[in-house]
Amino acid sequence: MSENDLIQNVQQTQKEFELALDVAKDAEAIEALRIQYLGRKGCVADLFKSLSTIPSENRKAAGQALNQLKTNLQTALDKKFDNVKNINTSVNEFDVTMPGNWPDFGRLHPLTKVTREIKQIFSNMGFGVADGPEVESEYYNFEALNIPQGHPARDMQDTLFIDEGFVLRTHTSPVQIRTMESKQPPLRIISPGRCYRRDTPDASHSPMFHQVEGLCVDQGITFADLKGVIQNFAQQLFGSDVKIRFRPSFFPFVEPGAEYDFTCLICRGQGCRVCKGTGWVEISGAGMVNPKVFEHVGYDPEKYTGFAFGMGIERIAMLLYGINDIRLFFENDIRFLQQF
Ligand code: 2U9
Repeated sequence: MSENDLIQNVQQTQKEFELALDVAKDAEAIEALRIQYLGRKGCVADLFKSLSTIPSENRKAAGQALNQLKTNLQTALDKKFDNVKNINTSVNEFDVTMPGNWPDFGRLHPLTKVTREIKQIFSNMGFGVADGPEVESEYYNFEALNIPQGHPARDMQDTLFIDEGFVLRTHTSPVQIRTMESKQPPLRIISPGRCYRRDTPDASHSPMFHQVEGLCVDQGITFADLKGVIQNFAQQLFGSDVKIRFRPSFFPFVEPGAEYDFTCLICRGQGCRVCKGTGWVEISGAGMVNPKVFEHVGYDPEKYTGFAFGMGIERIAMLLYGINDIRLFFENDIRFLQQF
């Protein structure tokens, strides 16, 4: 055999080995290849035997090629064996000290959380929870609350009318009427629930929103009782430093009526951008139940007095959590909901 023949055999052996190594998928196949090519009776041993047939003065290049082939094959076998071993290790061994993958837990909607907190605070003050229909008659949603025909609150632009004489309730006040029709004083209830207004959605309005109204009726109930209940609610939910104030306002179903504010929950009354520098944020309305409402339910206004208040639950949640767009509550974006 000539030196060039031997060098060509070396190159051919390298190519055949590389093809065979590519299809070797496990340690056994790799070991079989090592024996076939590098074993005592393997291909490389045969090539070294051929080297002895070449005159010694012509063996240098062929000898170098043979030694390089042996090194290449051994390196390739070692690398392939390591790769296969790591794959096997990762498949067969299980590191029990690795932390587990936490399952995605469900969570309460922020409005549910806030509603439950509000219920708890008023329950601690002796208020029960009353419920009622969302599709209401005009009588329970308007007349019984001293909102007569022709009142602006009954205009089409504010109310969603269903059928003749029925609406989607614009507040939960009808629940208070229904409760008074079925129960004599003393009465202390809150009525949380969905309400509907004919509003175009924007950052502070939603056609469907949640409200909680409160009602307390007994002998000798005064405006001071209302102030005490609202003050305690404010401090339980927003902190003991929060103060409240009332400003005269008109609602057909209360007399005197007022709007109530809390000290700003961001600057705690110092004045900031959120409260427009006033130190106060408006919450909602309240007042002493109008005697005409008592007449509708058969309560004696000479014997009983009562206070009532309302609040939007989204409004409370937005103040509590620093949310600036009411639409976030209803878009079911997991990036928003998972923060609560
Ligand atoms: C009865 C008698 C009186 C409940 C009241 C308000 C003032 C009030 C707002 C809350 C958020 C409307 O949806 S809102 O914008 N409500 O400002 N609510 S007094 O007065 C009642 C309720 C029931 C029998």
